[in-house]
Amino acid sequence: MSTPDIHANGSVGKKAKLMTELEQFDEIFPELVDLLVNPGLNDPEKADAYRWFKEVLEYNVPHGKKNRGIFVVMAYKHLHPNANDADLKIARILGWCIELLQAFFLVTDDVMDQSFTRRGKPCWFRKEKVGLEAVNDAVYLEACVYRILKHYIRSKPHYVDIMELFHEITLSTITGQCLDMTVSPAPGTVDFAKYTLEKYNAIVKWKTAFYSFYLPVAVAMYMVGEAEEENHMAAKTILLKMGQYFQVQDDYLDCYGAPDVIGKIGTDIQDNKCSWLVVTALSRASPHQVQILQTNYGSSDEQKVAKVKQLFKELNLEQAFREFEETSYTEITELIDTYEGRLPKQLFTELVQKIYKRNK
Ligand code: GPP
Ligand code: MG
Ligand code: MG
Ligand code: MG
Repeated sequence: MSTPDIHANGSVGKKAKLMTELEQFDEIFPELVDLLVNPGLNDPEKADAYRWFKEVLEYNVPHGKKNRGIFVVMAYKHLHPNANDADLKIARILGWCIELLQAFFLVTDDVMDQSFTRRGKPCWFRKEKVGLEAVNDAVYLEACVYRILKHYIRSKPHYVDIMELFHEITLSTITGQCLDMTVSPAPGTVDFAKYTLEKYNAIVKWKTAFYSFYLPVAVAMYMVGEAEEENHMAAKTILLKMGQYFQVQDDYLDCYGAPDVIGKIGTDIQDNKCSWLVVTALSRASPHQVQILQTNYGSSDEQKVAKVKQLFKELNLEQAFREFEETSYTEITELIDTYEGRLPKQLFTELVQKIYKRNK
């Protein structure tokens, strides 16, 4: 005969087995929203702001692929195979902190890139009632990260390491965003001489790779007390390479992805972006073709955009991307093979499988 206790534990375990990781991850979000907004909602002086913030959270945080958040849990499970439900819950909560950081970046990125849609809905700043209030909302989303860290891990030995990590990676990402924005100034002043592969790799390393790949794994490493610089560096080498590959895919999908699948309408050509496509085009173009790009790139005029896309076609960029994808995959696999750090190689393999040949 089972005691009620064992019965209760048994059914929790069974439930957890039947649910996918994504479902278990999603299940936690409402608790975080309550934590973040309830004290404010119960304070008459602040209630109006917190009714607004609740909507900010629900609109901008939980509707993505949640890769980065799930990566924390994947890494943590590898590093601590015997983790109990309470430990896993903290890993999921720290995963949500990355999703909040990501929401902060995306809300501001969409303003800077003048995008139209995100995750299949209008960008937050495009909503009539929002506009430039989105700037404050983005700052709010960032503040939530530190609220959550304080609430759940303040008494843990890794609190400071993880908090500093979030600060550090935020700084890396805004540095990359600054490189991205300043290399592609207003149309007419664009200097294609700067659109080199070297410059491109620097932009994407800082704006994307650190927060998308190194951050989730580093969070899990600190959670299990792995703070050795050398071990972080070894993992970083592989993870930044994956991050670079991921941003090349993002640039490819900006032009060739289906908007209803990727949830956003591409704007890189219109925005004069130093994207992988234009960098590759420039490396293959004749002087005449460079002239065509010079005249048509960086404009929202539909005919000019069409001319750029036509040129991309003539330069066989889709094929070039397929080749890049294969080469990158091989290089990442080789890096994993020769990795001699303390993390299980299987973790890196699982991460790369999540993004290889992605269509969204
Ligand atoms: C991807 O650029 C990089 C980011 C979203 C980081 C932004 C960082 C900030 C500090 C705001 P992207 O513009 O290509 O992304 P997307 O295609 O999703 O708009
Ligand atoms: Mg953007
Ligand atoms: Mg951008
Ligand atoms: Mg993009």
